[in-house]
Amino acid sequence: MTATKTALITGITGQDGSYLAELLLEKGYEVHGLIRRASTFNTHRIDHLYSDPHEEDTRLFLHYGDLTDGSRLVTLMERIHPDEVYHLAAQSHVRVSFDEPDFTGDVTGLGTTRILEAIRESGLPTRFYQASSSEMFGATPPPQSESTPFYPRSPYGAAKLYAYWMTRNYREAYGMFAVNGILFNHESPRRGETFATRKITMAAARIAAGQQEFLYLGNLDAARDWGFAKEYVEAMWRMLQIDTPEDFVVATGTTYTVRDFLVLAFEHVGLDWEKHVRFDERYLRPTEVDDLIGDPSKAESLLGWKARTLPPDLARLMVDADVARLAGSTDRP
Ligand code: NDP
Ligand code: GDR
Repeated sequence: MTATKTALITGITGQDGSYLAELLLEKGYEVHGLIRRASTFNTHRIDHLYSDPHEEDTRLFLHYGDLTDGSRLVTLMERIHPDEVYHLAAQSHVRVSFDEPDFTGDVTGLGTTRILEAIRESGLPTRFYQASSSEMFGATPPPQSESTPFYPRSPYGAAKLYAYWMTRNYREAYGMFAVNGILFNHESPRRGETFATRKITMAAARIAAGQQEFLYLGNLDAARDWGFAKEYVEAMWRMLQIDTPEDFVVATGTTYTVRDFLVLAFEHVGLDWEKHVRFDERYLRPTEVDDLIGDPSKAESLLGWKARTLPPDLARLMVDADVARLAGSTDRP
Protein backbone atom coordinates (compact mmCIF):
# COMPACT_ATOMS: atom_id res chain seq x y z
CA MET A 1 0.00 0.00 0.00
CA THR A 2 1.31 3.50 -0.78
CA ALA A 3 1.19 5.65 2.33
CA THR A 4 -1.30 8.51 2.26
CA LYS A 5 0.46 10.72 4.81
CA THR A 6 3.50 10.60 7.07
CA ALA A 7 3.23 11.07 10.83
CA LEU A 8 5.81 11.30 13.61
CA ILE A 9 4.69 10.17 17.07
CA THR A 10 6.79 11.04 20.11
CA GLY A 11 5.91 8.75 23.02
CA ILE A 12 4.98 5.90 20.66
CA THR A 13 5.96 3.32 23.28
CA GLY A 14 3.45 4.74 25.79
CA GLN A 15 -0.24 3.96 26.25
CA ASP A 16 -1.57 6.60 23.85
CA GLY A 17 1.28 6.30 21.35
CA SER A 18 0.56 2.62 20.82
CA TYR A 19 -3.17 3.16 20.17
CA LEU A 20 -2.46 6.13 17.92
CA ALA A 21 0.11 4.17 15.89
CA GLU A 22 -2.51 1.45 15.36
CA LEU A 23 -5.09 4.01 14.25
CA LEU A 24 -2.77 5.80 11.81
CA LEU A 25 -1.49 2.54 10.29
CA GLU A 26 -5.13 1.48 9.77
CA LYS A 27 -5.72 4.80 7.99
CA GLY A 28 -2.82 4.10 5.62
CA TYR A 29 -0.22 6.43 7.16
CA GLU A 30 3.51 5.89 7.18
CA VAL A 31 4.25 6.10 10.90
CA HIS A 32 7.54 7.13 12.49
CA GLY A 33 8.09 6.84 16.22
CA LEU A 34 10.64 8.34 18.57
CA ILE A 35 11.97 5.80 21.08
CA ARG A 36 14.45 6.09 23.92
CA ARG A 37 17.40 3.78 24.12
CA ALA A 38 17.07 1.66 27.25
CA SER A 39 19.05 -1.28 28.58
CA THR A 40 15.89 -3.38 28.40
CA PHE A 41 13.25 -3.42 25.67
CA ASN A 42 10.58 -0.74 26.13
CA THR A 43 8.57 -1.47 22.97
CA HIS A 44 6.18 -4.14 24.31
CA ARG A 45 3.08 -2.01 23.57
CA ILE A 46 3.94 -1.75 19.88
CA ASP A 47 5.71 -5.06 19.20
CA HIS A 48 2.58 -6.41 17.50
CA LEU A 49 2.73 -3.53 14.98
CA TYR A 50 6.39 -3.83 14.14
CA SER A 51 7.76 -5.72 11.16
CA ASP A 52 11.23 -6.08 9.68
CA PRO A 53 12.21 -2.69 8.18
CA HIS A 54 13.79 -4.54 5.26
CA GLU A 55 10.37 -5.71 4.12
CA GLU A 56 8.90 -3.66 1.30
CA ASP A 57 5.47 -2.95 2.78
CA THR A 58 6.70 -1.75 6.17
CA ARG A 59 5.01 1.47 7.24
CA LEU A 60 6.23 1.71 10.84
CA PHE A 61 9.72 3.08 11.48
CA LEU A 62 11.36 3.68 14.86
CA HIS A 63 14.11 6.21 15.57
CA TYR A 64 16.20 6.66 18.67
CA GLY A 65 15.90 10.09 20.22
CA ASP A 66 15.16 11.95 23.42
CA LEU A 67 13.20 15.11 24.15
CA THR A 68 16.23 16.56 25.91
CA ASP A 69 18.23 16.35 22.67
CA GLY A 70 17.04 19.21 20.45
CA SER A 71 19.54 18.67 17.63
CA ARG A 72 18.30 15.11 17.18
CA LEU A 73 14.74 16.41 16.80
CA VAL A 74 15.91 18.83 14.08
CA THR A 75 17.67 15.98 12.25
CA LEU A 76 14.58 13.77 12.44
CA MET A 77 12.29 16.50 11.11
CA GLU A 78 14.63 16.98 8.14
CA ARG A 79 14.83 13.25 7.52
CA ILE A 80 11.16 12.30 7.97
CA HIS A 81 9.33 15.38 6.60
CA PRO A 82 6.17 14.50 8.53
CA ASP A 83 2.79 15.92 7.54
CA GLU A 84 1.70 15.56 11.16
CA VAL A 85 3.55 15.42 14.49
CA TYR A 86 1.75 13.98 17.51
CA HIS A 87 3.76 15.04 20.52
CA LEU A 88 2.84 12.58 23.27
CA ALA A 89 6.18 11.98 24.99
CA ALA A 90 6.48 13.30 28.54
CA GLN A 91 7.40 12.45 32.10
CA SER A 92 3.71 11.85 32.62
CA HIS A 93 3.42 10.79 36.28
CA VAL A 94 2.04 13.53 38.54
CA ARG A 95 3.32 12.05 41.84
CA VAL A 96 6.78 11.47 40.35
CA SER A 97 6.88 15.09 39.16
CA PHE A 98 7.09 16.20 42.82
CA ASP A 99 10.21 14.04 43.23
CA GLU A 100 11.74 15.17 39.92
CA PRO A 101 10.48 18.71 39.27
CA ASP A 102 13.56 19.83 37.34
CA PHE A 103 13.59 16.78 35.05
CA THR A 104 9.82 17.03 34.53
CA GLY A 105 10.14 20.69 33.54
CA ASP A 106 12.91 19.82 31.11
CA VAL A 107 11.17 16.88 29.41
CA THR A 108 7.47 17.73 29.71
CA GLY A 109 7.84 21.51 29.34
CA LEU A 110 10.96 22.36 27.37
CA GLY A 111 10.74 19.15 25.34
CA THR A 112 7.68 20.68 23.64
CA THR A 113 9.59 23.85 22.80
CA ARG A 114 12.41 21.79 21.30
CA ILE A 115 10.08 19.97 18.97
CA LEU A 116 8.17 23.13 18.02
CA GLU A 117 11.49 24.77 17.18
CA ALA A 118 12.55 21.75 15.12
CA ILE A 119 9.34 22.08 13.08
CA ARG A 120 9.77 25.84 12.66
CA GLU A 121 13.42 25.42 11.63
CA SER A 122 12.45 22.82 9.03
CA GLY A 123 10.13 25.30 7.28
CA LEU A 124 7.71 22.42 6.59
CA PRO A 125 3.91 22.89 6.79
CA THR A 126 3.76 20.18 9.46
CA ARG A 127 0.67 20.05 11.67
CA PHE A 128 1.40 19.71 15.39
CA TYR A 129 -0.58 18.09 18.20
CA GLN A 130 0.34 18.84 21.84
CA ALA A 131 -0.76 16.38 24.53
CA SER A 132 -2.13 18.91 26.98
CA SER A 133 -3.79 17.80 30.19
CA SER A 134 -6.71 18.41 32.52
CA GLU A 135 -4.02 18.67 35.24
CA MET A 136 -3.57 22.26 33.97
CA PHE A 137 -6.99 23.08 35.51
CA GLY A 138 -5.84 21.71 38.86
CA ALA A 139 -7.63 23.63 41.60
CA THR A 140 -10.23 25.31 39.38
CA PRO A 141 -13.65 23.80 40.19
CA PRO A 142 -15.54 21.76 37.55
CA PRO A 143 -16.89 21.64 34.96
CA GLN A 144 -13.73 22.55 33.00
CA SER A 145 -13.89 23.69 29.38
CA GLU A 146 -11.56 25.41 26.87
CA SER A 147 -12.33 28.79 28.52
CA THR A 148 -11.78 27.71 32.15
CA PRO A 149 -8.85 29.45 33.92
CA PHE A 150 -5.84 27.26 34.65
CA TYR A 151 -4.46 26.58 38.15
CA PRO A 152 -1.94 23.71 38.05
CA ARG A 153 -1.20 21.88 41.31
CA SER A 154 1.99 19.96 40.48
CA PRO A 155 5.31 20.38 38.67
CA TYR A 156 3.77 18.17 35.97
CA GLY A 157 0.72 20.45 35.62
CA ALA A 158 2.93 23.55 35.53
CA ALA A 159 5.20 22.01 32.87
CA LYS A 160 2.18 21.07 30.75
CA LEU A 161 0.82 24.60 31.10
CA TYR A 162 4.11 26.05 29.81
CA ALA A 163 3.96 23.63 26.87
CA TYR A 164 0.32 24.62 26.24
CA TRP A 165 1.24 28.29 25.97
CA MET A 166 4.28 27.57 23.79
CA THR A 167 2.00 25.67 21.41
CA ARG A 168 -0.43 28.61 21.28
CA ASN A 169 2.46 31.03 20.86
CA TYR A 170 3.89 29.15 17.86
CA ARG A 171 0.41 29.12 16.33
CA GLU A 172 -0.02 32.88 16.81
CA ALA A 173 3.57 33.99 16.17
CA TYR A 174 4.45 31.80 13.18
CA GLY A 175 1.05 30.76 11.83
CA MET A 176 1.78 27.11 12.56
CA PHE A 177 -1.04 24.58 12.58
CA ALA A 178 -0.43 23.76 16.25
CA VAL A 179 -3.20 22.55 18.57
CA ASN A 180 -3.67 21.57 22.19
CA GLY A 181 -5.79 18.55 22.96
CA ILE A 182 -6.70 19.08 26.62
CA LEU A 183 -7.39 15.47 27.48
CA PHE A 184 -8.88 14.32 30.75
CA ASN A 185 -7.72 11.02 32.27
CA HIS A 186 -7.96 8.11 29.87
CA GLU A 187 -7.17 4.56 30.74
CA SER A 188 -6.93 1.11 29.16
CA PRO A 189 -5.39 -2.32 29.60
CA ARG A 190 -2.19 -0.64 28.33
CA ARG A 191 -2.17 1.98 31.09
CA GLY A 192 1.13 2.26 33.00
CA GLU A 193 1.05 0.02 36.05
CA THR A 194 1.66 2.79 38.61
CA PHE A 195 -1.38 4.89 37.66
CA ALA A 196 -4.39 4.49 39.97
CA THR A 197 -6.84 2.65 37.68
CA ARG A 198 -4.35 0.09 36.40
CA LYS A 199 -2.91 -0.47 39.85
CA ILE A 200 -6.45 -1.24 40.99
CA THR A 201 -7.41 -3.55 38.10
CA MET A 202 -4.14 -5.50 38.30
CA ALA A 203 -4.58 -5.92 42.04
CA ALA A 204 -8.20 -7.06 41.62
CA ALA A 205 -7.05 -9.73 39.17
CA ARG A 206 -4.14 -10.86 41.36
CA ILE A 207 -6.15 -10.92 44.60
CA ALA A 208 -8.93 -12.89 42.90
CA ALA A 209 -6.29 -15.39 41.73
CA GLY A 210 -4.86 -15.69 45.23
CA GLN A 211 -1.54 -14.12 44.22
CA GLN A 212 -1.79 -10.97 46.36
CA GLU A 213 -3.57 -10.04 49.56
CA PHE A 214 -3.42 -6.26 49.92
CA LEU A 215 -3.38 -3.18 47.71
CA TYR A 216 -1.79 0.01 49.08
CA LEU A 217 -3.26 3.29 47.88
CA GLY A 218 -3.27 7.01 48.78
CA ASN A 219 -6.19 9.42 48.44
CA LEU A 220 -9.43 7.64 47.56
CA ASP A 221 -11.57 10.81 47.51
CA ALA A 222 -10.11 12.41 44.37
CA ALA A 223 -12.63 12.53 41.53
CA ARG A 224 -11.62 12.13 37.90
CA ASP A 225 -13.26 12.15 34.48
CA TRP A 226 -12.07 8.77 33.22
CA GLY A 227 -12.44 7.67 29.58
CA PHE A 228 -11.03 4.94 27.31
CA ALA A 229 -7.66 5.72 25.66
CA LYS A 230 -8.44 3.89 22.42
CA GLU A 231 -11.29 6.33 21.77
CA TYR A 232 -9.27 9.42 22.77
CA VAL A 233 -6.58 8.94 20.09
CA GLU A 234 -9.32 9.28 17.46
CA ALA A 235 -9.99 12.80 18.81
CA MET A 236 -6.27 13.64 18.48
CA TRP A 237 -6.34 12.66 14.83
CA ARG A 238 -9.54 14.61 14.15
CA MET A 239 -7.98 17.77 15.63
CA LEU A 240 -5.32 17.73 12.91
CA GLN A 241 -7.83 17.18 10.07
CA ILE A 242 -9.97 20.31 10.55
CA ASP A 243 -9.42 23.55 8.60
CA THR A 244 -8.47 25.92 11.43
CA PRO A 245 -6.19 25.05 14.36
CA GLU A 246 -8.06 25.24 17.67
CA ASP A 247 -7.74 23.76 21.16
CA PHE A 248 -10.18 21.14 22.42
CA VAL A 249 -11.20 19.53 25.70
CA VAL A 250 -11.64 15.76 25.37
CA ALA A 251 -13.54 14.09 28.21
CA THR A 252 -16.59 11.98 29.06
CA GLY A 253 -18.39 14.66 31.09
CA THR A 254 -18.77 12.24 34.04
CA THR A 255 -16.90 11.92 37.32
CA TYR A 256 -16.06 9.03 39.62
CA THR A 257 -13.84 8.95 42.70
CA VAL A 258 -10.89 6.58 43.08
CA ARG A 259 -13.08 4.75 45.63
CA ASP A 260 -15.89 4.40 43.05
CA PHE A 261 -13.43 2.88 40.61
CA LEU A 262 -12.23 0.46 43.31
CA VAL A 263 -15.79 -0.69 43.96
CA LEU A 264 -16.42 -1.23 40.23
CA ALA A 265 -13.21 -3.21 39.70
CA PHE A 266 -13.36 -5.37 42.82
CA GLU A 267 -17.09 -6.15 42.47
CA HIS A 268 -16.41 -7.40 38.96
CA VAL A 269 -14.29 -10.24 40.38
CA GLY A 270 -16.59 -10.79 43.38
CA LEU A 271 -14.34 -9.14 45.98
CA ASP A 272 -15.06 -6.73 48.84
CA TRP A 273 -12.41 -4.02 48.34
CA GLU A 274 -12.53 -2.94 51.98
CA LYS A 275 -10.98 -6.26 53.03
CA HIS A 276 -7.98 -5.74 50.77
CA VAL A 277 -7.15 -2.04 50.46
CA ARG A 278 -4.75 -0.34 52.86
CA PHE A 279 -3.61 3.24 53.08
CA ASP A 280 -0.01 4.26 52.36
CA GLU A 281 0.83 7.93 52.71
CA ARG A 282 3.66 7.68 50.18
CA TYR A 283 1.01 7.81 47.44
CA LEU A 284 -0.34 11.17 48.62
CA ARG A 285 0.67 14.30 46.73
CA PRO A 286 1.81 17.52 48.48
CA THR A 287 -0.98 19.28 46.58
CA GLU A 288 -3.86 17.29 45.11
CA VAL A 289 -6.30 17.88 42.26
CA ASP A 290 -9.65 17.12 43.89
CA ASP A 291 -12.28 17.26 41.24
CA LEU A 292 -12.21 17.08 37.44
CA ILE A 293 -15.18 16.94 35.08
CA GLY A 294 -14.57 17.92 31.48
CA ASP A 295 -17.06 19.69 29.26
CA PRO A 296 -16.54 17.99 25.87
CA SER A 297 -19.27 19.91 24.01
CA LYS A 298 -16.86 21.72 21.66
CA ALA A 299 -15.23 18.43 20.57
CA GLU A 300 -18.70 16.95 20.07
CA SER A 301 -19.90 19.77 17.85
CA LEU A 302 -16.74 20.61 15.85
CA LEU A 303 -14.97 17.23 15.72
CA GLY A 304 -18.02 14.96 15.85
CA TRP A 305 -16.27 13.09 18.68
CA LYS A 306 -18.03 11.65 21.73
CA ALA A 307 -16.82 9.25 24.43
CA ARG A 308 -18.58 5.88 24.24
CA THR A 309 -17.00 3.98 27.13
CA LEU A 310 -17.78 5.25 30.65
CA PRO A 311 -16.03 4.20 33.89
CA PRO A 312 -18.24 1.18 34.79
CA ASP A 313 -17.48 -0.48 31.44
CA LEU A 314 -13.91 0.80 31.47
CA ALA A 315 -13.21 -0.77 34.88
CA ARG A 316 -14.69 -4.07 33.76
CA LEU A 317 -12.78 -4.23 30.48
CA MET A 318 -9.51 -3.41 32.27
CA VAL A 319 -10.10 -6.06 34.94
CA ASP A 320 -11.03 -8.63 32.28
CA ALA A 321 -7.78 -7.88 30.42
CA ASP A 322 -5.69 -8.26 33.58
CA VAL A 323 -7.46 -11.49 34.52
CA ALA A 324 -6.79 -12.86 31.01
CA ARG A 325 -3.16 -11.80 31.10
CA LEU A 326 -2.67 -13.42 34.49
CA ALA A 327 -4.25 -16.64 33.26
CA GLY A 328 -1.79 -16.62 30.37
CA SER A 329 -4.57 -16.60 27.79
CA THR A 330 -3.06 -13.48 26.17
CA ASP A 331 0.23 -11.64 26.35
CA ARG A 332 -1.03 -8.97 23.98
CA PRO A 333 -1.14 -5.54 25.64
P1 NDP B 1 2.92 7.23 29.06
O1 NDP B 1 3.59 7.57 30.33
O2 NDP B 1 2.28 5.90 28.90
O3 NDP B 1 3.95 7.41 27.84
C1 NDP B 1 4.91 8.42 27.84
C2 NDP B 1 5.79 8.27 26.62
O4 NDP B 1 6.78 9.31 26.64
C3 NDP B 1 6.57 6.93 26.57
O5 NDP B 1 6.62 6.50 25.25
C4 NDP B 1 7.94 7.34 27.07
O6 NDP B 1 8.97 6.49 26.64
C5 NDP B 1 8.06 8.71 26.42
N1 NDP B 1 9.10 9.55 27.02
C6 NDP B 1 9.21 9.91 28.32
N2 NDP B 1 10.29 10.68 28.49
C7 NDP B 1 10.87 10.82 27.26
C8 NDP B 1 12.02 11.50 26.80
N3 NDP B 1 12.82 12.18 27.62
N4 NDP B 1 12.31 11.44 25.49
C9 NDP B 1 11.54 10.72 24.65
N5 NDP B 1 10.44 10.04 25.03
C10 NDP B 1 10.11 10.10 26.33
O7 NDP B 1 1.85 8.40 28.79
P2 NDP B 1 0.39 8.32 28.11
O8 NDP B 1 0.46 7.52 26.87
O9 NDP B 1 -0.61 7.98 29.16
O10 NDP B 1 0.14 9.86 27.77
C11 NDP B 1 0.60 10.43 26.54
C12 NDP B 1 0.75 11.93 26.70
O11 NDP B 1 -0.50 12.51 27.03
C13 NDP B 1 1.71 12.37 27.80
O12 NDP B 1 2.32 13.57 27.37
C14 NDP B 1 0.80 12.65 28.98
O13 NDP B 1 1.41 13.57 29.85
C15 NDP B 1 -0.40 13.23 28.26
N6 NDP B 1 -1.68 13.05 28.91
C16 NDP B 1 -2.08 11.80 29.31
C17 NDP B 1 -3.32 11.62 29.83
C18 NDP B 1 -3.78 10.26 30.29
O14 NDP B 1 -4.77 10.20 31.02
N7 NDP B 1 -3.13 9.18 29.86
C19 NDP B 1 -4.27 12.75 29.99
C20 NDP B 1 -3.75 14.03 29.49
C21 NDP B 1 -2.50 14.14 28.97
P3 NDP B 1 9.37 5.14 27.46
O15 NDP B 1 8.39 4.10 27.03
O16 NDP B 1 10.75 4.89 27.02
O17 NDP B 1 9.23 5.47 28.91
P1 GDR C 1 -3.45 11.57 37.55
O1 GDR C 1 -3.51 9.98 37.54
O2 GDR C 1 -2.61 12.09 38.64
O3 GDR C 1 -4.87 12.05 37.50
O4 GDR C 1 -2.68 11.90 36.19
P2 GDR C 1 -3.16 8.90 38.65
O5 GDR C 1 -3.77 7.64 38.18
O6 GDR C 1 -1.71 8.89 38.97
O7 GDR C 1 -3.94 9.45 39.94
C1 GDR C 1 -5.35 9.59 39.95
C2 GDR C 1 -5.82 9.86 41.37
O8 GDR C 1 -5.65 8.69 42.16
C3 GDR C 1 -5.08 9.04 43.41
N1 GDR C 1 -4.39 7.88 43.98
C4 GDR C 1 -3.32 7.27 43.44
N2 GDR C 1 -2.63 7.51 42.30
C5 GDR C 1 -1.58 6.69 42.02
N3 GDR C 1 -0.89 6.88 40.87
N4 GDR C 1 -1.20 5.66 42.85
C6 GDR C 1 -1.87 5.40 44.01
O9 GDR C 1 -1.50 4.48 44.73
C7 GDR C 1 -2.98 6.24 44.32
N5 GDR C 1 -3.85 6.26 45.35
C8 GDR C 1 -4.70 7.26 45.14
C9 GDR C 1 -4.17 10.21 43.08
O10 GDR C 1 -3.85 10.95 44.26
C10 GDR C 1 -5.03 10.97 42.09
O11 GDR C 1 -5.92 11.81 42.76
C11 GDR C 1 -2.99 11.18 34.98
C12 GDR C 1 -1.68 11.10 34.16
O12 GDR C 1 -1.91 10.25 33.07
C13 GDR C 1 -1.28 12.46 33.64
O13 GDR C 1 -0.19 12.32 32.72
C14 GDR C 1 -2.49 13.10 32.92
O14 GDR C 1 -2.15 14.37 32.44
C15 GDR C 1 -3.67 13.18 33.86
O15 GDR C 1 -3.99 11.86 34.27
C16 GDR C 1 -4.90 13.77 33.19
